[in-house]
Amino acid sequence: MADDDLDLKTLTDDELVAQMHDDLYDGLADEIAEGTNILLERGWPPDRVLNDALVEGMRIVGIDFRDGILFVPEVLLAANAMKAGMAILRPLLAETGAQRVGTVVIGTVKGDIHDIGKNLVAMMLEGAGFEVHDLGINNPVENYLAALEEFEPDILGMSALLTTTMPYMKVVIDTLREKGIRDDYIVLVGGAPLNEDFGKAIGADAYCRDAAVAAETAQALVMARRAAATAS
Ligand code: B1M
Repeated sequence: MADDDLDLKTLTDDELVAQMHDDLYDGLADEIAEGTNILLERGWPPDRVLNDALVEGMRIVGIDFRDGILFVPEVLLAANAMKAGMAILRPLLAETGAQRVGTVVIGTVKGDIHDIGKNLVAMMLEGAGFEVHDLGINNPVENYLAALEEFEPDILGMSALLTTTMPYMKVVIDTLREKGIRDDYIVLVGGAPLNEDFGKAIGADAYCRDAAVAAETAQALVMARRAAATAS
């Protein structure tokens, strides 16, 4: 039970989802884990639990963070609670039985410690059949270069959540270009402050609005690249 007063199991689906938004806001990781399990037991598909209960809850947190109602410590607790739900969903989202489609190296760029969205993208890519090497947060260009050499991926994915860190994606792409290896990889970028134009301007292959789009785009571009290689 979540606490002495409220048994989450007695709530309807809508009430439970609303309660989970509140619990995420309050950074209650155990309650988020319990709510996630209850929705799954009720037959909710994992991606619906993720989007309706967790991502929507974090969107609400983001609004109050922006408006100065919540501060970094509270948002960290909310992020921690979100991760407790994601940890339960992760194996379910990855368990599609899909054949290995390709390999991805992904990481949040230097100066940026936001990782929830990047983790979701990594999960969805795994679910779509990719082998994913997650470099974590705050990655200087050297980390990306070392991982590209070690894992020889099809795709390099970068995440940035700050307007001050998103230009670093261009630093990475320019470095790949200088080394003559830019075209060896499909470069995908994402994060809340980015858009299509920014992706084009920095020379990425695609900007991905969300994790589902990232998985679809990754699959489509790897297939296209393989088809082009076979044709030539
Ligand atoms: Co930060 N933060 N934060 N924060 N934070 C934002 C981003 C902000 C928009 C909040 C706001 O003001 N409304 C704002 C940025 C403003 C700006 O630059 N324009 C901000 C700020 C200012 C800051 C600090 C500077 C605050 C401070 O210290 N004063 C600081 C910076 C720290 C740093 O990085 N150096 C900071 C710190 C933090 C916490 C540590 C407290 C925490 C991060 C915890 C963590 O990640 N482990 C945090 C959080 C949680 C947020 C908000 C509230 C939520 C971000 C999130 O997880 N969203 C955020 C507000 C917001 O975005 N609404 C905010 C949920 C996630 C599912 O969505 O990350 O967008 P998102 O990912 C999506 C897509 O963008 C896309 O797919 C994902 C899934 O669908 N995507 C990709 C993301 N990466 C991709 C990579 C791809 C493809 C798609 O590659 C192929």
